[in-house]
Amino acid sequence: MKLLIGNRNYSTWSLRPWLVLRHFDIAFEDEVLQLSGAGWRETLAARSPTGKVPVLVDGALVVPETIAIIEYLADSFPDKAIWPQDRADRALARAAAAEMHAGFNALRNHAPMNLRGSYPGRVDLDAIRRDLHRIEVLWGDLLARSGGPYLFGTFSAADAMYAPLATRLRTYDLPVSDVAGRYVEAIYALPAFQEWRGLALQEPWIVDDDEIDVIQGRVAPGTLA
Ligand SMILES: N[C@@H](CCC(=O)N[C@@H](CS)C(=O)NCC(=O)O)C(=O)O
Repeated sequence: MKLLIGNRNYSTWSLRPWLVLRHFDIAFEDEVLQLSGAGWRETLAARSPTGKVPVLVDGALVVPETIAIIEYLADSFPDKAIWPQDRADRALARAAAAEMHAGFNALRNHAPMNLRGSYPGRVDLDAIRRDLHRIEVLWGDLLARSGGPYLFGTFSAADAMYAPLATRLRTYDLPVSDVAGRYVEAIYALPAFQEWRGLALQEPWIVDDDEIDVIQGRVAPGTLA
């Protein structure tokens, strides 16, 4: 099995299934397809049916779309509890995953994932206030229900879906409750996440479209080193 992923520093969607594969100890290879540089879109279009990453390649089967990849892994490894084992928990976990997939647009647009960066004070809090409130309520309710440290107790696909959002809270030092702060710490403490982050920090590439200082016009495109 092979997972095609984008730059680890920036690619939120790639991080999600990669965490599932690594945390649940499923044998796989990965390959980084860069999200910037000459011809990157053409390369992606040649390797991915959607022109986007992640893509899971299992023999002749090519599966794009994060949620479909995670479901394929859950189907393929039913003993791994990729989704919570309790039926009600599983329903809530899938609802949370779907909400992440379809929502939180303000946070996604105003606070792009950037694992190597630390940019306190750069994000306009008014623009993301509703998303921050919703994340507090969602994580707070699920963590109160499960007792933590992950949304359904032990790490599941729902946490993989929210891991990139957790990193945004840290990169931009966004104001959140202690409960949400502890959940961010739990994500950073996960060995699979630490491995991904370690590899991300070694990457030399800059993607201007995901750099807050470029987006906000503080730094000219192509000048970050
Ligand atoms: N709906 C897709 C979204 C994938 C996506 O947007 N991936 C980004 C990288 S994080 C990408 O490939 N961007 C390239 C582009 O939009 O051209 C999924 O769930 O996997």
